[in-house]
Amino acid sequence: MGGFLWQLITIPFSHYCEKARWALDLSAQPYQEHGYFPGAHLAATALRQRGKSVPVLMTPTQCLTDSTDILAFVARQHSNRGPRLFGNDAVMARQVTTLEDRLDEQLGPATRLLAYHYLLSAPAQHSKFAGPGFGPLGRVCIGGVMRIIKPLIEKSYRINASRARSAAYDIAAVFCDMEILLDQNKSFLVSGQFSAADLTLAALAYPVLMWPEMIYRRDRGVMTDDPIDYVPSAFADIVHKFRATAAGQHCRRVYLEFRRPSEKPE
Ligand SMILES: N[C@@H](CCC(=O)N[C@@H](CS)C(=O)NCC(=O)O)C(=O)O
Repeated sequence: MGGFLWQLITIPFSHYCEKARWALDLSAQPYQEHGYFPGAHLAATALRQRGKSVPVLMTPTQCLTDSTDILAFVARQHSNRGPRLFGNDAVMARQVTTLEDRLDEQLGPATRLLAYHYLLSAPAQHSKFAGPGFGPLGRVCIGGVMRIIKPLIEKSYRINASRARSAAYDIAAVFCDMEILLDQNKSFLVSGQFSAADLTLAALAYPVLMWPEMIYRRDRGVMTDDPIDYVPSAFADIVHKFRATAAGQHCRRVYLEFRRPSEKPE
């Protein structure tokens, strides 16, 4: 049991998976990531009765199938390593969890829908920043895979132009609310210190911000070019607008200051 390495099952470019991976990296907990193409991830989750969605974290004692549960578990296991994701007391912990839940429910689905709406029609461009999360074979195949599963993704997330427009409004509304909190709380969302709320905001906003530092690369490097140069121009305009907001700038800042990649066993 002592030798069991924690296993994280992901779709590498998923923003909920990035949220879990970021918390694990901050904790310096050794783990191994198993990244699947969308659809193929079901072989690792549904077939093992672990639900449908990723991330899934398997430890010697727990199998966790939700990013929020993963953050809480990692914070409990490593309370004295890295930033205190849920703060120092019960009041702050409650504020952080309330915000985390809101971002999970309102921001994550909206950023995914908006990004997919524009990027599914451009699989070659999509593979430029989805590809680096995979190994060499995955990088070669991801464009073709996305082309094939596009109708399934569109159906399962009910992606269309009118829902994409609503998603953009929803994201803007969440960003506005977060900016009020950033003003009130000394540049962080809760109590003037980095917490799971800031981490969740930045990870779940990444599909519509795409700062180079946010693109997950399996080799843990940072993209030297700007992903915005690869996306369809209508989406690039949207990304530019979100990047220019105070919330967008905050997300970049927390990536630069708090997104420390860990040594990862292959
Ligand atoms: N509430 C879940 C949401 C996770 C989620 O929506 N994951 C997506 C990837 S972004 C997924 O696995 N989609 C594929 C599916 O549901 O089959 C969490 O926070 O972990």
